[in-house]
Parts: sequence; C-alpha cells; structure tokens
Amino acid sequence: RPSHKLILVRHGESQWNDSNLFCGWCDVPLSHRGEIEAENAGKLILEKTSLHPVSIYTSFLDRSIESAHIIASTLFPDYTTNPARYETKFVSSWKLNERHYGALQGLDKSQVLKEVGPEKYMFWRRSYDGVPPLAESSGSAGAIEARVSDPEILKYSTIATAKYKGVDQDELPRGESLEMVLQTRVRPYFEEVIRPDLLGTKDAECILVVAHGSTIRSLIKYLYNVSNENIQRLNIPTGSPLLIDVDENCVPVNEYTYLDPSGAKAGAEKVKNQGFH
Ligand code: DG2
Repeated sequence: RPSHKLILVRHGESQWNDSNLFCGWCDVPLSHRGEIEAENAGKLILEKTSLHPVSIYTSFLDRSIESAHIIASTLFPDYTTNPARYETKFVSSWKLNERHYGALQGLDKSQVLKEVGPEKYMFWRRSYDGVPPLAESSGSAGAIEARVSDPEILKYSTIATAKYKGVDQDELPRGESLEMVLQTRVRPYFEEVIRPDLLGTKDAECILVVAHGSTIRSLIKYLYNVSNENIQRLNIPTGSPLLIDVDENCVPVNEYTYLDPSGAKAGAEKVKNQGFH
C-alpha cells in the first residue's frame, strides 16, 4: 500500500520565545539556541529517516525561513556552497504564518497572564475559537507602541510589508483564533498546494513543512480530526520534527511520531508552561 511522508517542524526557538513575548506576525529572528535546535532537527531527519524532501514549505516569517535553511544545510552536504541547486525546493507563503496574535504581539506572556487571569490567558492561547484583541492593522505596531517602549521589542514589531506585496491586503488578518487559521488559510493551502505535492512523493521522499506552533496545531487538528476540546492540550515543541504517514487519500495511516520523543515531550511541556513562572 503506498504511503507518503510529511515532516512538520516548528521553527527553532525565536528570540521572543526565549524572552517570553507574544510574537505572532512580528518578524523576530532565531535565538542562538533556536539555531542549534534547527541544526538538530536536520540531523534527526537525516539520521532517523534518511528521507529526501522534494519541497520545503515555510511561512513568510524569518524564523521559519531561517530554520528551513539551517535544516537544508544539514540535510544536503553541498547546500552552503551551491544553494542555487536547491532554490526551487523552497516554497514560502503567508498562509503558513503563525497565528496573528493581534494586540497581544510584543507583550510579555507572564504580564498578560497577571493582567487577565489564567482563564482568559489560556482561552486566547489555546482554545480553538479564542480570538485575541485585534491589532489596528495586520502589520501595525500601533497596539504594541501603545504599551511597550523597549526599542528592542519595537525593532521587530512591524511586518516587513515588502514581503506581502502582491497579497490582497484585505485578506490579511488583525488577530486570529486557531479556527480562523485553519479555515481561512491552512486548510485551503494544504488542500490546494501541499496535498498534491505530498501525494506525488515516491519512496524515500518526503515533504517538509517548517512552520509555527499554531500552523502545526491546526494541521494536526485537520489531518487527525482532533476535537475542539483536545486541541487545547496540544503544545508543539520548537525544532522537533514530527512524521506523518498518509495513504493515497491523504488519510494518516497511524499516529504521528516525533523523531526524538523524549526531547519533544520536554519541549512541549516548556511551551505549555510559558507565562506561568
Ligand atoms: C508563538 C506561539 O508562535 O505562542 O506567536 O508567540 O510558533 O511563531 O513561536 P511561534 C508566538 P503560544 O501560542 O505558544 O503562546
């Protein structure tokens, strides 16, 4: 029976993951630890699967693109000397961006928890339908500027609009629930673009998606039909590849597996507890 392999990786730790800030569409680079995590993700794919990605999908955000390049340089020995050879493998879309965290972007998670209490905090972070307070526009730093004066934070607070040239601005969100992420962009993008590519893979090939916590949660919800209740408990660790095997109808043939199960467990726990210390 034919099977096709999809590998999902959340980008390595970003500087704002490290400093506990809501990030969303803010274009924040990887931390040093995040670079190492991405390198380890590449090594795991190489050593545990020896699958060859025919395409590498990323979002428009640097932390996803940066992680994908680090993974590619681990997977392909001549990648750094001959990147042009691999250019056509990379496909970026804003539809794989992190959930737009609205007016929470740039704010400290512990601070927000303290201000609004655990129920609302977890409703915004983990429920399927919780929409965060909206930002003034999809790329606006306004909501952040109003509450934050730290130049280190403001530096990354606007989206690089050049990247979004050619995208209908009315389509871009100002804050999203996980449900909006799945229904308005991840499901259509998966169905129209990733699925045909995945079903075309042969033995020893795979499709690699290097994306974000919410993009990956929504894809898992969709592919495994996870209930609205259970999706609240799913936390995706940074830089930890997970493997999904699907049949010719794109239905998973078994549970997804992390290539490093114990590392993934510890990583997911860390994500879950963000803000609570
Ligand atoms: C994190 C997720 O997204 O935050 O936007 O802050 O995957 O791009 O680092 P990512 C953010 P939580 O939903 O886990 O709080």
